[in-house]
Amino acid sequence: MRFCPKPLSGRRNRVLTVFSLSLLLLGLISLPTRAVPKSSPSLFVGTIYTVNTTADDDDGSCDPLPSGDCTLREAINLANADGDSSTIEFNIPNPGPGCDGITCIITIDSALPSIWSPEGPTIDGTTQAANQGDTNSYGPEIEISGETAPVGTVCFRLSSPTSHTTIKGLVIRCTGQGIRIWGNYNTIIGNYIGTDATGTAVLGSFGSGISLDDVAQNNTIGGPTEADRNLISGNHSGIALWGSTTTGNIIEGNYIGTDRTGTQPLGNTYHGIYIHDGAHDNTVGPNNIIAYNGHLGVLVNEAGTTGNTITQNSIHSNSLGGINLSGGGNNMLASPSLSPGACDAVGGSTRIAWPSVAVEVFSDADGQGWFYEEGTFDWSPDGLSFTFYPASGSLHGLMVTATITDLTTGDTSEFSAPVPSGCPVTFLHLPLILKNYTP
Ligand SMILES: [Ca+2]
Ligand SMILES: [Ca+2]
Repeated sequence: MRFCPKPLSGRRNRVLTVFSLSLLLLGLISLPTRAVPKSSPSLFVGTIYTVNTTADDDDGSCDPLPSGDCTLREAINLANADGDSSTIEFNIPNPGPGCDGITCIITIDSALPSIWSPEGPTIDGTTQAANQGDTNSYGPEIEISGETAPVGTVCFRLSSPTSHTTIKGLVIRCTGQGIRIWGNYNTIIGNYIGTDATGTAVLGSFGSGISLDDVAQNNTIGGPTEADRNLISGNHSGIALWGSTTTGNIIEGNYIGTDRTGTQPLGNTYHGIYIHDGAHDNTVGPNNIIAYNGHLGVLVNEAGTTGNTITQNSIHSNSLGGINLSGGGNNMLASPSLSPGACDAVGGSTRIAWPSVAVEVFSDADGQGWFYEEGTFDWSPDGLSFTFYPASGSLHGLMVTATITDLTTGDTSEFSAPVPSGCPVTFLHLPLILKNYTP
């Protein structure tokens, strides 16, 4: 999440101004000739570099066509060096070299330059559609392909501790990680990572779609709007978080393991989200669809990998289960127990007393959490038993599961053992409209 210093309030500004003028009139201070400090980098409009070719060379200069050119590699190098918050836009003639009238493919021969600028650039693939038209109605217009680079090549590397880099609106396919982050305050939105430009076929990457390596803090993957959603499918794991200093990252509103519609299988071969090796206090949710992955939906593994909250997602149809805690992950928080439901209510118990615990109830065909049920809870006086009433009046699936989150630690449990909902009809026979999603 990008941190923006809060501007001074208007009242405080006026007070300061009056105070400063008074001092000036009294001759008690002399203002320096350049009195405006660089209080916030975001107040300054950085350079805009406009990529205008699919070529991947670096002549050190970004120039307009036709006398020169501006490659993505050049733009990143210049943005690293210019010291301000730049923007990298795209305006590549389409059709043209590397562009088939639908998308433009920037084929990279090696990893793009590591982005280390203290105030990183915004790399905005959606500007291609603004400049050349929305030529790919199924997804982004700019594809970054490392498919012919050496096996294991990473597309983007974000390494600045203060970067505020944004990567937006690109198709990203490399045989290594799509995006590898060991920096802070970066935002990854609106990309297809691991798929083709239609979001229906995959490359088959050996790396994670996004890897949040040790020291990755306060990065945001996705967001609350459709435009923020990343499609992360066909990678090894969709997103991997690891290392004891990887914390405060938010993963929200993404499709992980599906096609672009969120309904068809396009799984990552390993886990949807793999949190391990001490990564702690990260948040998965709300509104991710994590489905059809080859192993688990979410694995939280190894000692110290705690405080990872998993909330209000649709997690289903993953081959080996929805959420798994192992090796001390999330303190191995015990799942709640549910009693068979009556369609309009389901009861259960936890080992942590309310109000120090949050329970989430899900409907599914089996033991994961396809459909997040909204509703209300009645708690027993000791806070250890509850009855849940779905807001819609009836549960949506044949089976019901639940998770708990320990509000003291942030740990979320696995899904509980499923119980029958008591409902005669399952949503799986009906068109499924998930909260915030229209398939
Ligand atoms: Ca150039
Ligand atoms: Ca488009």
